[in-house]
Formats: sequence, structure tokens, C-alpha cells
Amino acid sequence: MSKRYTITAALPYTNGPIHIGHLAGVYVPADIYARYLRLCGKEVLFVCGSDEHGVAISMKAKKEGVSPKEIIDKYHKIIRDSFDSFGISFDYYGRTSSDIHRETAQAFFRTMHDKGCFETITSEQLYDAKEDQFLADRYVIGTCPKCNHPEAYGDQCESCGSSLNATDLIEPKSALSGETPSLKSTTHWYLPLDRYETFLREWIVERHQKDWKPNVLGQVKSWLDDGLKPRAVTRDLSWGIPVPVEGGDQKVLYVWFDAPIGYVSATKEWAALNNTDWKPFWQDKDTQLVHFIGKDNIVFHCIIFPAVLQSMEDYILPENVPANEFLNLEGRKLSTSKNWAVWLHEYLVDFPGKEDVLRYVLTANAPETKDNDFTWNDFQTRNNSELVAIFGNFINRVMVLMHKYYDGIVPQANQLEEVDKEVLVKLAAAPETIANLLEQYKFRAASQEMLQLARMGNKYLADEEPWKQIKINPERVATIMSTALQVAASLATLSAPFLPHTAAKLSAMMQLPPADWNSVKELPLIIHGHKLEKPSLLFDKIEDESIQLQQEKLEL
Ligand code: B3M
Ligand code: ZN
Repeated sequence: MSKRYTITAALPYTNGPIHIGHLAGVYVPADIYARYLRLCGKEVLFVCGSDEHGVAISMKAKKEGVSPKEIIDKYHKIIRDSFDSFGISFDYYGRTSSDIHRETAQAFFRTMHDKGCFETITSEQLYDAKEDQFLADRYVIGTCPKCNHPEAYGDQCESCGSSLNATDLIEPKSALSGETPSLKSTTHWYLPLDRYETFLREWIVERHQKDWKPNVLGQVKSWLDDGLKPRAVTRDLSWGIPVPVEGGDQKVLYVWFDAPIGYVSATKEWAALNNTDWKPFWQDKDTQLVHFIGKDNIVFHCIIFPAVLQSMEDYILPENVPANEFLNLEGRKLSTSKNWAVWLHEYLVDFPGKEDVLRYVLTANAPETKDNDFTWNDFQTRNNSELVAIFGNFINRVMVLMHKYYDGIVPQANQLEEVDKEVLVKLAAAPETIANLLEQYKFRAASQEMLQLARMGNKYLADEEPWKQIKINPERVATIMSTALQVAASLATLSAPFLPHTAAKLSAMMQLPPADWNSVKELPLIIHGHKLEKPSLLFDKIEDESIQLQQEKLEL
């Protein structure tokens, strides 16, 4: 394992709040990974921030008749606060409108410019004469030349994932006026990606063939096989970071040039606050950089940003980019603009204290290898028949029996029987099994291994029936309860990456030392004489009425 980890989660656009698709695709898995590594005692920096430039923001501002600044301030606050209440454990959450970010992004551009990494190209670009505006990215909508999706954007088709140039679109229309654009000549700086083809192929295809996810490798290879072309990194827009070189007046950096540099700026801001050096997190070869993103961001993190980092020379490259597929909601694609979503800030109000339930459902059903569907019925079932009936029930049984028989004081185990040994052997193997899955970014399977321990604990109690044995064989009950307690104590650590609030509650109830993944391997975790606190329920049932309310909200 590496010495140090820099973990990044895609910077959300501040054109709307966070929804469950963002959480399932990016923030929950990134948080599980960061928490797991911290539990292993690793040095971890987990950064994110608001992506406040780009057409997504200026369009939203235009639609609402306010300034882009008003939009970013409004959503930056909503997003930051909802992540915070939900318990996403960022070490730092920045924003790309900060001074440090502007300086950092401009320094990247200037350095690359001075090294001759760019080409300037003058060409005819789509132009909306009515709005006096060049149309790039989301300012232009048309038919995708690759898959015929009729609503592809000027930079990307969200249907097939292809990355596009505005002039590739068939029958383009201005998203501002709806008019068919004309052509007008303009000059821009381009990153000649073709120059990086050999480097990228060697780095990704040869070195990461085995450890990158197939969906990520698939997209990257198809890009490489199509042949890389120069890509404009500046725009004729007024909202964005000014181009810091001669001839750059009236132009800004392309949002996808500045946004990933936001990870570096966030690191600098965090380091300044913590009186430490930011450089090791980006420039030390012993640091493992991991980008958590959704599948529509793959090309930017696996091709364009690595080309930028490579040109800057001192920087490390990502070790992995475990991109997820998409989550749908009740069978339909999530959409901020169509308001088809479960919004995090609303969930937190509607289901207070149930942060871990949503985390669990989104992990157990994570879109890791294919698109998946979130339904409110599944949410209810996973809560009631997994968290309540398996995890919560096991812990509650152990705690209640411990108080009933022993006043909460752990008894001395007697002679172990075969069944007890079997449980303990499985328990001892679990930390490594779960760790291996987490290290391969298989969060879904890892969460199920964790739940499996509680399932095993329940079965063990049901088979050994301490409530019957207590009258006839109290010595045996001491062994059963002591064994069951090991399972409960182990869950307090092993569930912590997935269910941090629950794990903390369980640890407090069992009076355990701070969770630690290294020591959970060594049984016993809890010994004779240890005193437990009074039991309280970890989860409660979600009734049909609260599910119906959510379904009505969606007009199902
Ligand atoms: N703002 C997220 C998106 O495509 C985009 C990520 C930037 S990560 C540097 O919705
Ligand atoms: Zn397409």
C-alpha cells in the first residue's frame, strides 16, 4: 500500500443541488474509500469543491435572470451544507471561484503556454448573431453524429458519452435563442492531444490494463483508437478564468481545463489552513492519486487532465479512476433540469437521522458495472429487511441479552465448540476479504460481506438459542454471548466506512476504543469484564406512509 493518498471526488457544477445520482456515482464510494484508508492509518487527503465556471452556470443564471455569481453562491452553500450534514468526510471542500484557484489555473496555462504545449488555431465557429455569442459546449444543441441522439451538447453527447466539438453536431441550434447558428472566425489555444497518444497508450493500456475498471478502459481505448485530435482549451465567453497570455482578452479558460486543476487548488487551500506543504500530495511518487467520477467525466480524467499533468512534468498521474455508471430513478434517467431526482438536501429533511440508510441503499445497489435503478420500494425493503432485520436486529439481540443475563458485563467464555470456532474463523477472515474488495473499488460486494457478518451472527444466535440454554447450561451461554459479542465488536469497525453514523453509535454503546482496521484482525476484540452501555436501536422501520409521500412527490 502507498504511503499517502490523494482522493478526489468530481467537483459538482453549482447549477443545482446534489441528488442521489451524484451520491451513488461519486461521493458515497469516494467517502467509503477515504474512510477505509483512514481506518487503516493511512495519510489521506480527500478533496472536492464546487465547479463554478462553464456554460452550465451562465445558462442557469440567464434562465433565472440573475448574475452567475448569485447562482454559484446559492448552490455552493446548498451543496456544501448538504454534503456536510450527510457526512461526506472531505478534508476540504473548495470552489473554483477562489483567488487561489484562479492563480493556480492561470499558472498551469501559462507554464504550458511557455513550454509550447499549445497550438493556436483560427477557425470558423458556431455563432449566435442575435445573442452576439459564440456557441460552444452547452450553448449549442444538435444531433449527435455518433448515436443520433437529438439533444447532444456542443462538447458531449450524454446519451452515448462521446466527446464532441460543437461543429460536429448535425442541425445545431443555439440553446440561447433556438436559432440556427452562423459561422464566425475566432482564434483559440488548443491542446494537441495527438502528441500524447503514445504516452497515454503506454500509461493506460499497458500499465493499467489489469487494475482499471473495464468500463473505464473501454471508453479510453475507443478514444485512443479513434485517434486523438487537438482540443480547444479556451472559449469566447465572459464567465470564467481570464486567459493569462497575450491575445487572451475577452477569452476564458475552457471549464474542463480549469476544473480538474481545482483538485490542486483545493489541496493548496487545505495545506495553507493546516500549515503544511501541498506538494507531496501531487508531486511525491509515493502518493496514490485516485479520482472518483461518473462515467460522463472519463475522458477528462483519463485523457485530457493526465496530458496536462504530464506536460507540467512534476506531477503524479492518477493511479486509478474508478468511474461509475449512472443511477436511474424509478426507471427514468435522473435530470436536474427536468427536476427528476431525489435531492439530498430534501432527503435530509424528510428522513432525519437516516443518512446511513441512504448511503447503504446507494452502495448495495451501486451502479458499478452497469446503470442501476433507485426505487423507493427498494429503499424501504433494504432498510426494513436488511438494516433493521439483519444488522439492527443482531446488535439489539446481543445487547439486550447481555444486559438481561450479565448486567452488561462481558462474561468469561468457556470451552469453545466447533460452531463457535467456525464463527470466529469467519470473523477473523472478514477484514481482509472486505479490504480486498474495497481496494478493488468493489464497494457493493464489500458492503454485502459486511452485512453477511451480521447475518452470520443472527443465525448463530438462532441456532445456539442462548435464551433456552440459560436455564439448563449457563456456562454455555457465557461462551455463546462472548462469541456473539466479538461479531458485534468487529461490525463496529467493519461497518464504519459504509455506515459511519451507525458505527459510531455502536462503538459508543459497546464502549469500544476508536475503530481501527488493523487491530480488528486480532480477536478477541472485547474481553471478560468489559462493561457495555445500555442498548438503543440502530435502525427503525420505514413505514409505507413515508414511502408513499416520496412517491407522490415524484407523481408516480
Ligand atoms: N463539474 C461534473 C459534471 O460533469 C463536473 C465535474 C468536474 S470534475 C473536475 O456534472
Ligand atoms: Zn451520442
